[in-house]
Amino acid sequence: MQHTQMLSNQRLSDLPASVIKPGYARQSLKTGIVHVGVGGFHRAHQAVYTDAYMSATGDTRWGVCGVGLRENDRKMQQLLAEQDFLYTVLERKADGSASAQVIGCMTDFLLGCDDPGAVIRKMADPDTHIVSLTITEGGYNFNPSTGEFDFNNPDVQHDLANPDAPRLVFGYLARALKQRRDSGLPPFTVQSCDNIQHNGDVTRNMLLAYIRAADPDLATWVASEVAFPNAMVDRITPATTSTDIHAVQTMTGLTDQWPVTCESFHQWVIEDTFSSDRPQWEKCGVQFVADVTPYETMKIRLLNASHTVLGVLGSLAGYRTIDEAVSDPVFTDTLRVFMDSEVTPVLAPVKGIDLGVYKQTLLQRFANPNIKDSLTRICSESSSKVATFLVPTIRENVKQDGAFEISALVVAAWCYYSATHTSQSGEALEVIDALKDQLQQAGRQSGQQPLAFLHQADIFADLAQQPDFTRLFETFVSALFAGEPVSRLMQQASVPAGT
Ligand code: CS2
Repeated sequence: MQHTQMLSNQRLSDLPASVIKPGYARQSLKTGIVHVGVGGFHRAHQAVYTDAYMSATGDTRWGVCGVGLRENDRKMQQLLAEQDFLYTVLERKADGSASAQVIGCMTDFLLGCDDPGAVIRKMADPDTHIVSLTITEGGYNFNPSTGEFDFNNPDVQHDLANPDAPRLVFGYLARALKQRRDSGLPPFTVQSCDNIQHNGDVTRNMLLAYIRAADPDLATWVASEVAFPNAMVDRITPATTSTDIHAVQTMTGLTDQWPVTCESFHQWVIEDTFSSDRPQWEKCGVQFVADVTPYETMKIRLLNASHTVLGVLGSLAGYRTIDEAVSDPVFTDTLRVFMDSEVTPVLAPVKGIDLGVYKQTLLQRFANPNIKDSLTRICSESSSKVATFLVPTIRENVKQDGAFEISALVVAAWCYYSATHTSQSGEALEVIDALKDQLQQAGRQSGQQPLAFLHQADIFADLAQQPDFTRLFETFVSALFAGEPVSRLMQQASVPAGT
């Protein structure tokens, strides 16, 4: 790589005019938001909205202090610190063009594992109004079968014994909220930005469960004073590759060690319940609503479930990325029938959204050849994705005598994928899942007794007891293990209802 200067405050003025820069003076930033979990998604979503808001209004109270809690966040912290916490968002459009924007709203990045007290002080600072989170589903520490806070986690036991040096986010939030209450400050809002249904309610339930055990006296204040807005978040953000790093260098003339790539589309729908002040994100495209439920159900059951459909079937067929899979007409047809005949009939209408247009846009987003969204990322943690994105749709269809052919094929294909860790032509697949071993064992048993896979009730609830579903599932599992090509089964399953 040719030697170029590193992105930094000093170099901002060297950026070409084609690169969008912060429209505010970074020296005037205050830190109004502390964000835990500075991955690509936060940097391409909440941070971009916040940067746009501050650029448009000059209200610079909303700088973001990034926080990583664990040792494996150190690398990101170091990379960003070396470039004054600036980074580039590379927006890759479907027509092949791309634009670069330098985001300036990050003011600092603290590592909890180095100095937990510094993180707690930052959260308790009077300038902080929001503590936001992208900690992935696993970070919420609930037991997937019961939905209850998992007190058996050794880190929870550690945090209860060491409240000033916690390991998990709940310990930090509890300590910082206590400090605020004791010094007469209003609480911050706890804002989840994870792709989880009712993400605010989940955060509230988990935090209150922890605080009731850690500090019962604080629990009443938190329950009555702290807001946890629910939100639907959306922007496809594949993992950053060295190609992205090179592209950013060419476009900006500077080296960014950790840019983030994303599509142009973005959406954020938030319930307007905040503990105190918040950025007026509505000025830069955020939608505030009274109830986010229909938006999140639509997104999870159409976008995320379709990703799972493409990810699992595509992996068996030997595809590597989402755009590759949808370039195959068999996949596009299957996806259309899945969305139209299996998901839409059991989806409540969403005010202000034309579902036909929404689905068409999804197909275009998936087809973007510049977003190389890997099927490995899409299939990672499928055990929680299938349970929340797909199983509810199947169960409703079973109840209402609706269609579920493609869903059954996807579950059968996932069984094959879990058992073999290979595509149908034998190429190895990287399987990333907390339940990888359980899935593999159940998948292997299904080679002889197909229903074994469905007996994982933590994922499939009562589907193993639904004969209409199990019949189809068994047929597909047997066909796949007998070597029938997945694309032929997709064509069989994709005959739209009524034809
Ligand atoms: C994907 C999501 O891996 C997955 O589950 O469907 O990461 C998806 O890209 C985002 O939810 C888009 O907003």
